[in-house]
Amino acid sequence: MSMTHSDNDTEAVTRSKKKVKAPDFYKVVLLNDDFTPMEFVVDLIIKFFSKSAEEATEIMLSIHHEGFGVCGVYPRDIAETKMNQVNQFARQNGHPLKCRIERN
Ligand code: TYC
Repeated sequence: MSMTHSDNDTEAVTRSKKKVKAPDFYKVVLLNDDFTPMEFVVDLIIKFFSKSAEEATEIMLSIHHEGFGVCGVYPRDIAETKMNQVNQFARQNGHPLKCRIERN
C-alpha cells in the first residue's frame, strides 16, 4: 500500500504534535486564614518553594490581603507533592493553613 506525499505530511504533523505535547502545569496556591502566624507562612514559602525571605514576605502579604496566592507552577506530580508536603507541615504544627493546586 502506498502513501501520497500529502498523507505522509499529515501523519508526521499529527504524530509530532502528540509526542512533544507539553505537560499540564498546575499552580500551587496557598489560602489565607485568620490563625496561621505570618512568620510560619513566610518560613514555609522559603522552605518548600525556594523563595528569598523578601519574596516569601511579599507572597505572604499578598495572600493575607487578597485571600489566596500562587507560590509556584509545576508539572502535576511535583505540584501534588508540594501541596501534600505543605498541608502535612501545617497540620503537624497545629495551623489551619491550606494549600491547593489548580490546573493552569
Ligand atoms: N492571615 C494570617 C494572619 O493574619 C496570615 C496568613 C497569611 C495566613 C497567609 C495564611 O496563607 C496564609 N496571621
